[in-house]
Amino acid sequence: MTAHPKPLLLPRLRALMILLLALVLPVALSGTAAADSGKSARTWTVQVGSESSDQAIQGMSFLPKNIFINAGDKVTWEANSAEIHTVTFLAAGQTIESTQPFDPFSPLYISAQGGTSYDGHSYYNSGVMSNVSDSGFAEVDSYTLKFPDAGDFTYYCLVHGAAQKGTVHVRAKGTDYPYTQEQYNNRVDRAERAIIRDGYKQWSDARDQADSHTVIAGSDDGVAMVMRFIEPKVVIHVGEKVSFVNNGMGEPHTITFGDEPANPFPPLGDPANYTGGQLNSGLLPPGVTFTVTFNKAGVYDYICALHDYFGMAGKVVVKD
Ligand SMILES: [Cu+2]
Repeated sequence: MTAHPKPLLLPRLRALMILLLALVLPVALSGTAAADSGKSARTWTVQVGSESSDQAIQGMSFLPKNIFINAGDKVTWEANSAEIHTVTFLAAGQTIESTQPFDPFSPLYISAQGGTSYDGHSYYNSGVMSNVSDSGFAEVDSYTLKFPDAGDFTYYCLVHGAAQKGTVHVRAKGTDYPYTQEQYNNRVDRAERAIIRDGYKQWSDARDQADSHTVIAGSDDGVAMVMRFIEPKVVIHVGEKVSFVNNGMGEPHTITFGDEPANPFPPLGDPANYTGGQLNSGLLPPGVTFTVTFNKAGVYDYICALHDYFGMAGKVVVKD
């Protein structure tokens, strides 16, 4: 304690505090108001895809699937998985069915289309989105569109078609927002965990169907995809067959031995008599089986040419 108190200091301090509060309070109050009523334009975030830490399980979702924004706001889609996706608003009158299957050689599919402000009826496309840089495409990791006009706008992933869609609900400027970004994010976290659980369950079911002559070549159920060969290594004898079964309902894969062809979509080689070198199933659609007869001893590595960059690869050991 000081021996010579200055009685004037306290009132001065109080005055200063009141002045400071007077300056700070309106800022704090307007900040709170903005969080609830959306008078000023803002940018919202939607996740594109989701994955387990080992990338084996991939989600087919935009999260959140529905987002409520106001006219003048922007949405930024962020790539959140190794598996490729697109964010695509179809032109008026165009159906998602008419865009399928995904064309990996067309700029309409793999390159950005449209401007940065959504007009409500033209074709807009993000290009190929992925969170890795070796998918074989020129990946984009984020895509932003401004929404100047009110309306409900549904968009799709051109890779996964009707199974993967989302909607941007744009309401009049100044409308109260039903959810904050943080509330969306909490829901997104829960949804992601459910997707990963779904994928691991499929993986476990696939193990029950696999044996030394049956490989499950991926699985999907419209929610999650298992991007692995199950089991990745089989051991057989010369003259025996291995069947590769695409167990999914939406996602194609390939069974590709030897050097990967520049275009992995057409079949290549004779699966009835494989003795090494190039052999490709071509695009193996869901529900289809590719059977290979191995007529020479050896160790044969193979990949899914679409998903090898995040671990979809296997090995057939053929013994005498
Ligand atoms: Cu695959």
